[in-house]
Amino acid sequence: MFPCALEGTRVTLTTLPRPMKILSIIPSLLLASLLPLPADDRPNIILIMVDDMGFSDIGCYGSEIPTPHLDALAARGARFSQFYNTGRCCPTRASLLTGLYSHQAGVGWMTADQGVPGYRGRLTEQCHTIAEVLGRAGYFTAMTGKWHVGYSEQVNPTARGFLRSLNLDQGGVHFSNQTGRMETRKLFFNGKEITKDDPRLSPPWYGSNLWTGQGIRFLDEARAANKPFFWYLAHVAPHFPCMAPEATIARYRGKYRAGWDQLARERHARQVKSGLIDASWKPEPRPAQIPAWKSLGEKARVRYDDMMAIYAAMIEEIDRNVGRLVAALEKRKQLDNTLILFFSDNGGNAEAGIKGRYEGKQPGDPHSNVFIGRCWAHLNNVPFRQYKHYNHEGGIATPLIAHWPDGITPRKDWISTPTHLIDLMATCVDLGAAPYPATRKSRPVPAMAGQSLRPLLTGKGEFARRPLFWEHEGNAAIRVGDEKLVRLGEKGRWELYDLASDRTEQKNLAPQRPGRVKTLAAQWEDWARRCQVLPRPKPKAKPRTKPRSTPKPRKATSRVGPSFSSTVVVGPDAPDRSGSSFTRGSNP
Ligand SMILES: [Ca+2]
Repeated sequence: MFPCALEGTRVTLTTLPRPMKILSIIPSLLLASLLPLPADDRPNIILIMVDDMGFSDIGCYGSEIPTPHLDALAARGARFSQFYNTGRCCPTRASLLTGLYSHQAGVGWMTADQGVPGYRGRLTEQCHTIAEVLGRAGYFTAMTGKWHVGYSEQVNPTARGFLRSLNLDQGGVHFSNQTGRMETRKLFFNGKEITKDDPRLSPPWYGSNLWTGQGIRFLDEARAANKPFFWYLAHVAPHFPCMAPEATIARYRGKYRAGWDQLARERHARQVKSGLIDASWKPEPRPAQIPAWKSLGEKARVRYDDMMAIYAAMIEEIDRNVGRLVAALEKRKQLDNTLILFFSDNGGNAEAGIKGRYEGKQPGDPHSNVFIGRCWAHLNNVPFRQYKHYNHEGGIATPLIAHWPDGITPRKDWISTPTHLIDLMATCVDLGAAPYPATRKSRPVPAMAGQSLRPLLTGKGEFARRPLFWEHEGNAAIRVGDEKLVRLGEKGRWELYDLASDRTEQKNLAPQRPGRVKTLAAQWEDWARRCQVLPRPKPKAKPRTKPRSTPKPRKATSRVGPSFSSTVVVGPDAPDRSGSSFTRGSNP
C-alpha cells in the first residue's frame, strides 16, 4: 500500500502496471504539495536496543536489578518470552535494520571484508534499511547510539536513510572523557565526525543520557515537520568496558556479595513465578569452570561484587533513560500512538573468561577497563546455556517488551510465539503502510525474511508458523516449531532439543532421533546456501616468512574472522577460554 497524502485515502499500487503507477502518483504528489497535510494516524516507532545484556537482567525477566520503567512498559503492554537476536553485535544490527538474515545483508561476521557476499563486513547495496523504507513513506527517521554495520560514508546512517543521527561508528564508549582502548572510536553527528567534547553535546556526558537526550531533540524536529517518527535508539551499554556514574555504582556495592549461586536461584524462582520459565525446565547448572561462590576468599568476593555492581548501575542508567523517554512522549502527547520495542542485541557476554577484567585505579570510572566475565555472564543468562557468540538459548534469547497503548491491550500472559529480529522490518512496513521495493539502485533485493508482529501485538490476525535460522562463527541452529537443532562450531555435532519440554537445552535428543537430525540439518544447509552463509570466506593465508622446508605446526584455534576451522566447539565442559582469544581480531 502507498500512503496517499490526499484526504487520507490510500491507493493500492502493487497491482498496477508501472506507467500507471507513476501516473497515479504524480497528481497525488502535486495535490499534496498544495494542500495542508492531513492528520497522519500511523504510529511512531521507537526501537530501543541494548548491547550485551542477558536474558534475565531486567526486573520483569527475573533480575534483582530494579528496572521500574521497563517493568511499567511491560505491565501496560506485552512481553515476549521467545524473541531472538543473532547472538552478536554486528549481525544483529544488520538483521534488525534490513529485515534479512545478516549474511543476506553482507554481515555474516563482524566488520572485516572477507571477500565473499555474506561476509563483506558492511551493509551491502542489496538491502533496504527500515529508515530507507519508512523515510520514503513519509516518516522522520533518526538514530542515536552504536552503528557498527560499516564505517564508510556509503554505509553510515545518513547514507542508509536516517535523516538525523548521532552515532558512534562502533561501541564501547560511555563517557565523553573516557580514556583507554576505546578512546579513538569516532562520534558522528548527521554523518559528520565531531569530537566527544563538542559543545552541542553539553559535555561531560554519560552515553545512555546522551543517546536519549539527543533522540528526544530529533523527535521534536519530527513533530515540527508534522511527520510520524522512527527512532532507532541503539544503546552502547551495558557492553564492556563496564562503567557508570559513581553515585549509581555506589547503590549496588555489597549487594552482589550474595554471590552468583544464590542470585541465579533467586532469578530462576522469579522467572518461574511470573510464568516466563516453565518449572519443569531444568536451569543450566553452574559450569564446572565457575567456582562456587562460597569457595571464594574475601578479596575475590570484593572484586566480583564490585564488577557486578558496575554492570547493574549500567542497567539502572538505561532504565532511567527509558523513563525519561516515556515522560518526553507523554508530555508531547505522543505516548499512546508510539510503538516502543525494547530488546538486547545478544546474550550475556563471557568474553575475558572466568575472572573477567578489573583494571584501573577506580574500576567503573572513565579510565578503567572492566569486563564482568563468565561467572556473571552465567547469571545474566539464567536459566539458559552459553553466551554471546553462540546459538544456544543463552546467546540468542532476549527480552522483548512492546508498548503501544493505541494498539496493544495490556496483557498479563507471555507471548511465547518464536519471533526474531527479522520481524521488525516487516512490522514497520506494516504499521507504516510503507512499500518494500523489490529492487534498490536497479538491483534486486531479497524479500523480507520476517513477518509483521502486528497479529501478536493486537491479538487480531494470524502469525504464520515458519522456521528460524542462525549461524555465527560456525555456531548454527534451526528452529522448527518446538524442535531446535543447534551446534557449537562448524565441526560441532548437531544437538536436538524439544524446547516445549526443555527450553534450557539440557536433554540432547539427537542420538534417539537421527532421522530428524538429518532432515533438519538438510533444511539448515538449504537455508545456508540461499542466504549467503555459504560460501564461507577462505581462511587468510599467512605471509610466508620462512622457507617451506621449516613449517610450523598449524594452530587450530585462530579466531580471526569466521574461518571456522577453529575450536568454536566450546561447551560447558570445555576448558576455560579466559584471555583475549575470544575476540581477537574482532570489533567488539
Ligand atoms: Ca553486543
